[in-house]
Amino acid sequence: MRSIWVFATLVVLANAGILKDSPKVRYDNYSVYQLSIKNKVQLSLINKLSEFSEKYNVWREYDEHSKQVDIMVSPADLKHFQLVLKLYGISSQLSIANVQKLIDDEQVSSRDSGTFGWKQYYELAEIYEWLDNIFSTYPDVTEEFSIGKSYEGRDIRGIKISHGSNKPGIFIESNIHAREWITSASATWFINELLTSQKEEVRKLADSYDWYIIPVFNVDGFEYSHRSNRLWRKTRQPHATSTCIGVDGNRNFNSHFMENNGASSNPCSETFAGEVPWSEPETKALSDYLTTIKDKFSVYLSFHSYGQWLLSPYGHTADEFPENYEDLLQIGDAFSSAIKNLAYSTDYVHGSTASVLYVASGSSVDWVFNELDKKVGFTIEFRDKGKFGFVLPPAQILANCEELMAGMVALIEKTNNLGYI
Ligand code: 0X9
Ligand code: ZN
Ligand code: ZN
Repeated sequence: MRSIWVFATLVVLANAGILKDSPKVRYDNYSVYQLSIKNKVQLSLINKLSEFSEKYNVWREYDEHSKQVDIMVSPADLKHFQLVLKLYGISSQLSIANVQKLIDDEQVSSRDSGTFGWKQYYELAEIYEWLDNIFSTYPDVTEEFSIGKSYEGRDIRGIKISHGSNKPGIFIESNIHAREWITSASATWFINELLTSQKEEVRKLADSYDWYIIPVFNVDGFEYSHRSNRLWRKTRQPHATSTCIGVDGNRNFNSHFMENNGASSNPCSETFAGEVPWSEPETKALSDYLTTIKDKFSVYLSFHSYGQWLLSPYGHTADEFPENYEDLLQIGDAFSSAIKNLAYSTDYVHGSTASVLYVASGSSVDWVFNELDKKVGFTIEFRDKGKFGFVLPPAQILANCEELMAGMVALIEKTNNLGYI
């Protein structure tokens, strides 16, 4: 009798997909090419190809600065791809020969010795467990918050670090794009530094400001990128009229939504904006939360990878610039120079999103800038420039973090000097 119930339960669970061990998507011999785009015809062709993101997955969209596109191609489509490139006279360079090899190396090339650290990447549960530890180790200066739940019901958790009440606030949102693992690794490192570093410039950051940090914003997508598909970008909510899943969270905010081709209306595109603004519970939760604390923060930062950019508004148009653009450029200058001056000599390019990168409408930074009227907002695109792309080797986490801290110290100092905080 009992075993029948066990069996029946198992059938139900299996059908609900709970016990189905969905195998991981593999990228054996998938390659990434860096294309040099010379004209509009070439660009529109590449944009057409990329609408079918299952076949041709764009790792980095075209930008006016480098005039390059990074695109991943399956081995089955390679012949066709090369033919099309030839036909359109697009020159290309192979940057990654076998994506699966990078993904495999990522798991073994560098490891922490048993305790949470920054020599490897961690899953959501591990990051949350580490966070819990942080709260119990530093109860006096930390405060836990949750902005709400994801589509799949996970908590979207954050930490507030504060050494005294009502200091000017700095808000950091990280990992809105699931596959950009370096962002949450850097966010947890940054949290740890604020709490433990003895360096004078870091103490000053920690002591003078209230920090609000969400290390993993797109929790469902992040989990999915660990368990099923390393290169997942979007949220995980299904769509009524398509088998494709998810929305680009960074196109789903209600500011110039879907304007100027800065997002896609195709549910299968990696930059699908969603049917309407706030269609995703995650972006809705964040906007509600930010609205409730809007008097408590004055700087908003969004962590992304890759490309080494510091991007300010506007994202929705390259024809207009914010009133305080000169200030934003000065802050960007300070950030980039500080990073350039480190031993790695890493280059960061700064400027408005739409003028130096591409038009991206409905992003979180632009919404906070335009609707909450917070005039210092940046997207930081971390390492690298395409050699490893999203699969940045864990051995580079700490170097990236070092650059982040140097850039951050300079960014905050300049922002402060200009009178914003
Ligand atoms: O396209 C994006 O959402 C970001 N780049 S990424 O390669 N990480 O996807 C850039 C976001 C630009 N920010 C603003 N529009 N403010
Ligand atoms: Zn508009
Ligand atoms: Zn991103």
